[in-house]
Amino acid sequence: MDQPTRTTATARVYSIFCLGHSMCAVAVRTRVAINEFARKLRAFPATSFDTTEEIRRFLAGTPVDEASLAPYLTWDRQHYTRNLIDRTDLYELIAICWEVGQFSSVHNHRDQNCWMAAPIGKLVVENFSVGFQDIEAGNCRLEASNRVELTVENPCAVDPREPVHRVVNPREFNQRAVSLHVYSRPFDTCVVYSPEQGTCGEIQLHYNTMYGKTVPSSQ
Ligand code: 2CO
Ligand code: FE2
Repeated sequence: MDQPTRTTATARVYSIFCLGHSMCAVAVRTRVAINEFARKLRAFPATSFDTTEEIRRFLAGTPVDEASLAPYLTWDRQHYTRNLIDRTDLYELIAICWEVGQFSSVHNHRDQNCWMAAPIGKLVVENFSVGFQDIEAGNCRLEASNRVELTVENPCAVDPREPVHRVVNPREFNQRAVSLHVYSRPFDTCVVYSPEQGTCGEIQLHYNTMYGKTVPSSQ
């Protein structure tokens, strides 16, 4: 009998599908190095980034190996870090590092598509519906809608019809987390919202590292 291919436990993602009382199937997905993930992402035509399902399925079927992310992991007690892995005219691929308890502001993505997975730890995406916004005047009315858990097996695409959200690494999870983000097309500003105060405004986004090297202005 053929020997099964040897891989470490952490190099695999297990999904268990229960088909009935006595039938359970286990699908094993071997994790891929981030370079391989980036190479495969580059092979998609521009049209694949126009809608959300194809790239979401790619993220679900291509879980990234934790160890391969090491060059892109930086940590800051004050704020999550944004670490550029790859960038084309079409998209940017970023690793975001979340200390325990860190969270983003409520924000949009400038009408760009976004896909996220969490190859390390897990996160919560909280979506908001916008009742009203006047970005020039800085006023808005937002309501919390649904929450989604983000893991390596459960990547998500931001819904273009409800694109305002925040990402949280809840204190009770008690572990650091790293998420991978694909934004198409790249954007370097976004609108942040305060649902409590009904205010909003534009901010600039920065990378802490680019291609594994510290960005001096981010320190
Ligand atoms: N969009 C935020 C950023 O790029 C991270 S929260 O998840 O989308 O900084
Ligand atoms: Fe976001």
